[in-house]
Amino acid sequence: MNNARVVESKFIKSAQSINDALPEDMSEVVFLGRSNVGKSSTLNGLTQRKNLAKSSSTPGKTQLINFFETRYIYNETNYPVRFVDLPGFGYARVSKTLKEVWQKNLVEFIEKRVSIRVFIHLRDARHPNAKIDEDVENYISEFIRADQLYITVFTKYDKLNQKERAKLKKDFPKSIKISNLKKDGYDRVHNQILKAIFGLEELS
Ligand SMILES: Nc1nc2c(ncn2[C@@H]2O[C@H](COP(=O)(O)OP(=O)(O)OP(=O)(O)O)[C@@H](O)[C@H]2O)c(=O)[nH]1
Ligand SMILES: [Mg+2]
Repeated sequence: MNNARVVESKFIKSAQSINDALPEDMSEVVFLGRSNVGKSSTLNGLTQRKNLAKSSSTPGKTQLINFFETRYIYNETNYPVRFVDLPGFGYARVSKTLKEVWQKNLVEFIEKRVSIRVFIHLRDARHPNAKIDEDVENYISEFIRADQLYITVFTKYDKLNQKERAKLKKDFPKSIKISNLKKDGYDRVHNQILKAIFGLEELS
């Protein structure tokens, strides 16, 4: 049996807010997390496209809501989804509430967009206990619907030593760990997406 794989992903549109976003006619997977955590890199890694979403070492690169039409193939069947790359939220150094830090447009999109089926919360494996990420997890849990899945994905796993890896696994047993540098850990992310949206179980 073949692995499920992304065979196509193309940029469709950038939007400023939910008001000028695409029609809600396709299931969406959103990538959210702090600036510079690796949202755009993860989207590129999952789709095996080097520069589909613009990534940069300077935080704040992605400033709009970017939509990418993406097609999986599994067992000769097409599974279309939309990947959505979001601007990052700021660093936690200021003592503002999450909603003040995060742009109003983004909050509205995340809370109201009916077509969102999967939230992929990207967190930096080197800072697993960042308060802002705990705030985000709690915040999403307040309005998440029964037809939506929330998953935690730690990026930059390549930067951890053995001891740090073991601790992360122990502290966050359900999380997925990936490296966009090594292109590693994507299978579990694909599986979760396809299971949540299409009910596909245990892909080989
Ligand atoms: N070592 C390592 N570097 C990574 C990884 N993921 C991303 N990076 C680097 O981190 C930096 C930021 O990556 P982006 O993908 O642009 O991050 P982003 O979250 O989209 O950033 P904003 O759009 O500014 O919010 C880039 O220099 C990437 O090369 C990873 O898994 N390992
Ligand atoms: Mg980005």
